[in-house]
Amino acid sequence: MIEPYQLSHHNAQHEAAHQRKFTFLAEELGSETAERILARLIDFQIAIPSWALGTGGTRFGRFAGGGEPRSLEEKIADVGLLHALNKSSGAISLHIPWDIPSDGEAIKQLAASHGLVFDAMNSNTFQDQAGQAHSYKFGSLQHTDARVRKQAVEHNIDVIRHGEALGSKSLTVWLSDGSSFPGQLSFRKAFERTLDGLREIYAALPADWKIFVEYKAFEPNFYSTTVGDWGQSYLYASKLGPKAYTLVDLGHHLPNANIEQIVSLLLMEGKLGGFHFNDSKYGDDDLTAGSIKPYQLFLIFNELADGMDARGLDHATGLGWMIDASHNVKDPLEDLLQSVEAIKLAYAQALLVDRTALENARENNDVAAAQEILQAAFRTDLRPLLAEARLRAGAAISPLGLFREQQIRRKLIETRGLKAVATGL
Ligand SMILES: [Mn+2]
Repeated sequence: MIEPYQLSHHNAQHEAAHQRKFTFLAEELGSETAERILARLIDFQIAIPSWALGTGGTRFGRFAGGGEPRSLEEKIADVGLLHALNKSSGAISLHIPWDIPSDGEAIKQLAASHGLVFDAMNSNTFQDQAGQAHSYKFGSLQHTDARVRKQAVEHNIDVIRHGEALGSKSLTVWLSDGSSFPGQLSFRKAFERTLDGLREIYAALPADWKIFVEYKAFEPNFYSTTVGDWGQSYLYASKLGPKAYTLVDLGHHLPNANIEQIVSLLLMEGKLGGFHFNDSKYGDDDLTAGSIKPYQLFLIFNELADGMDARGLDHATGLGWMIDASHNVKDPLEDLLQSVEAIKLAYAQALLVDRTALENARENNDVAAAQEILQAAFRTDLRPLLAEARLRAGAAISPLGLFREQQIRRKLIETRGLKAVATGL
């Protein structure tokens, strides 16, 4: 959808202004630092969720923007477009049953033609599907009825099989299981049944796969959640074994939780598996990453960079990096471009932190200096570095700018129609 000549035309137009800013910044940082961060930025890819390519909604309504992908093939085309624009979105995360491939090999080849691989597969036992034998109204893996639990286990194993055909290497399990009223369930029985189900799913994992146990504090259940916080997720992951990890979704905490500390300790224990990026002010708002609390995003990346180095993990491949967002009032593709940019900016700033100086300040209880060191990195405008990384990777200097110059949404509406509705949230 983006022709090479359009990309070079865009970059030629913006090159002079970019070079001016980049040269100044590289001189400020020193070329060694600039090159070190650039190399890591070029490698760093963030998976796009198949369910975030259409308009989201709230329980009050949904206002579609038009031109949404009508099939898995069109979803892959949309992610391919994002990747062509920023060369930072080289993976797609699928949701079953919304994205069941009719021909796995053909879908895998289509994705490869866009330079995409398949990130974590996501199962769905939080909705009832047409023709389903048993209802998840009162939970899935925690359910009192063994037949419901069996159905949920079988669904997850089915998702693994679809993922294997596509070359995915991980399964993310998010359960809506829990209770809405005190007394409704036994916390202990709900936990034990859920653990039993997860064990059966774990046993079906291929040798080189991981399972991510995602937690969430509340919603859709409003009294208790059976995988409610990182402690509970860590319990499941520890009991399951070495292929099981905790997945942190930024929106799944109670207000003001210190997510950077959670991340640090999970990494220390070798149990942090992956991330769902988004931003929020009140609850699981699923807003654009970095749009509300960019400093928190930076502090999280500060712990990620530090903790991954301490464990010798490769930044680009050591953890699963995914966006999990919903777009109610923005063009989904524009929103995703903004999220990727914010994530990479926070990552770059974390790479800029002077770790030796910070460690010295900490050991000497120099609190003011420690704050200065972190904020010096956060307040450095590294956007020219991101643009340079894109330029070197063959992407657009301004992905959002090119998206708008080419009027891509208008073209998508012309092809797919104004009323096209993507499957998903
Ligand atoms: Mn999530």
